[in-house]
Amino acid sequence: MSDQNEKLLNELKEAIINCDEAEATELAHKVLDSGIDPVYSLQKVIGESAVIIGQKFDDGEYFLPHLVMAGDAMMAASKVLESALDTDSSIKSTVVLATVEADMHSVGKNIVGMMLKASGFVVHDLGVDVKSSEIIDKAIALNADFIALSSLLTTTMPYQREVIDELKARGIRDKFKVVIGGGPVRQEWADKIGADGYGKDAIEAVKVFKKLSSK
Ligand code: B12
Repeated sequence: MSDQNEKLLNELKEAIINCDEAEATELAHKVLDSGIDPVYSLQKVIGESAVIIGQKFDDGEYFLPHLVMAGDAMMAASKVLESALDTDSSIKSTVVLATVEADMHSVGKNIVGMMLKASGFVVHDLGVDVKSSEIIDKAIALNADFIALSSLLTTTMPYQREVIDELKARGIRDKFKVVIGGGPVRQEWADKIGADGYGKDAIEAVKVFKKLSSK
């Protein structure tokens, strides 16, 4: 990548870290105009800025309002970058996507949703803080192939297990493939709770969904 493009991506990262939604939106448009790969930009800029914002929060330099404003700036930039993703329409699988109960984090879920849509999946995003029973009822109603669960808090990861346990209790575990992800989630947790797949980021998520839909 040219120095100029690298500089532009850094400026976008800085705008997000500074919680400047308007600047982030404008710079995201400039990124697209410069022909930089939107997938790379989504992963690199959003991912790296989130790490720095999280550190500032840990260090007591940032407080909750900063996280909210930075989250808005991340989403605004993501929406612009999303518009340039190529859509592949060869896959017809349906995904019910949600952030689990008691968890308000939406940015990572939204990026995964965007990338899945761009890869041809039909995505029904139920939003954040969604009860396990509601997620399952919706998956049944839509005759979905996948249930995708995002969790950003260690305290809400158990709701990912709750969805799987409730599917088992209802006798419909085999009807859906359950894929999980989110900051603190790891492959070991996916294995432990009996999820069908795990993705550490949106690029891996798409690979996992594609692999599972060809089974
Ligand atoms: C922005 C933010 C917020 C915003 C969210 C705004 C929004 N609209 O989403 C707000 C202000 C609401 C918030 C609130 C809180 N937050 Co917060 N937040 C963050 C922050 C800074 C960024 C999260 C983010 O958007 N990351 C960017 C995206 C792109 O990354 P991601 O979500 O991980 O998603 C990627 C992957 O995980 C994966 N993925 C995600 N979902 C899925 C799903 C599937 C199916 C798959 C396959 C993959 C996948 O792909 C994504 C794209 O690559 C993080 C710090 C960090 N470094 O993550 C803290 C962080 C997550 N928050 C934290 C905390 C503690 C809180 C609060 C409890 C603070 C408080 N004291 O009240 C509250 C909880 C509110 C609640 N009930 O949910 C902690 C969590 C600690 C923990 N491990 O439990 C963190 C890590 C900060 C920190 N260092 O302490 N937060």
